[in-house]
Amino acid sequence: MTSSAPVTVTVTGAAGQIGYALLFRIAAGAMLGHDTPVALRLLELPSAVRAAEGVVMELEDLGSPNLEGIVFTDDANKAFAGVNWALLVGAFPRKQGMERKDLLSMNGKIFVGQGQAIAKNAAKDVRVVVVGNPCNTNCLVAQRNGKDVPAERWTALTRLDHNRAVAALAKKASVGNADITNVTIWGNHSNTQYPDFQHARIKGKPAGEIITDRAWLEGTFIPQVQNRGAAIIKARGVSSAMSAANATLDHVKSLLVPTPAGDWTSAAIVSNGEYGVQHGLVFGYPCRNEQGQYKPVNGLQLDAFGKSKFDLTHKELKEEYEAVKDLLPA
Ligand code: NAX
Repeated sequence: MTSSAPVTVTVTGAAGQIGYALLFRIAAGAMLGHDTPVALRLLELPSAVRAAEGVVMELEDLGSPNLEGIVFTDDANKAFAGVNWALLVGAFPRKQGMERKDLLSMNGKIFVGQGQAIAKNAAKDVRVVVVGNPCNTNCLVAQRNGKDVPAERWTALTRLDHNRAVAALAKKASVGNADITNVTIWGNHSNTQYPDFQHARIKGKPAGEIITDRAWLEGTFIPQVQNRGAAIIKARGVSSAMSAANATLDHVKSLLVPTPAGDWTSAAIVSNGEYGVQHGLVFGYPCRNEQGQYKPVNGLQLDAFGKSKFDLTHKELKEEYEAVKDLLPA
């Protein structure tokens, strides 16, 4: 252990199932490293206080040398006091049969308050990762309501979709997950997302040279990745938690180490209009870590097929923007 000041990590929705798969790993050093002391701040709804008390007891019982204190509260101002990493997981989860758009109105107001509380209370270097769905637009709402915090600090999670795409390509090509690079999830974390196989590489070669079955790439791979969340709900009865928690850690860890040369990862970030995206949308791009912030990789060319998929997810995010416009300050 170092004797440095602890890094403060706030996790909302701490008593939920992703919280349960995420918190012990953060407390045990799996996010920030085993030499980094962590102070945890957990935010929950008053109705989940009892369950969260149990989570806190279990976290204490880890006896983790990394863990330097836990604050548990239902007050957003307390939860975000001095936070360096804000992981916004808490939201109403998607249930079977629900689409993301149904969630917009339920969740928008939560993220107005949390955006304001972050801007008011967080540490100067705060970075925010929105996981709670619909995560792109929740992030947009929080960012616009927390506008003292620079736009590049606000991100939403498309890393789970990215990891799903990596695993699907690896399985099809009978190679290891580590052989897959340059995967991109464009757009929304929803079933309109465009998992881009055209720029993906397998052992350094274009994925299409190794997986020559274009019908599989277009007709199986893309819908499988797009609908993986729904498939897991159907099988488990509840949405993905273990893989979502793991992807959240991956998202943060990729901001702590340099992106490997020639590669990139996927993250949703506040768009500056790259690739013709409406300015200000939180859009999934291929991203590299530049000085601890995700920056989009520019210059990728999409063919007509890719462009049609890209346009579809862009359209959905523009519609989501219209649906939450009233929650955005001028
Ligand atoms: P759970 O229902 O198990 O837990 C959510 C927790 O959030 C509950 O304990 C609830 O009390 C709490 N909560 C609700 N509103 C809150 C608020 N305003 N402040 C603090 N806490 C609040 O859901 P879980 O399975 O943990 O999923 C959490 C969110 O992640 C859902 O929105 C879900 O849709 C989303 N997901 C996002 C993914 C992604 O890749 N971006 C993938 C997995 C997951 O579907």
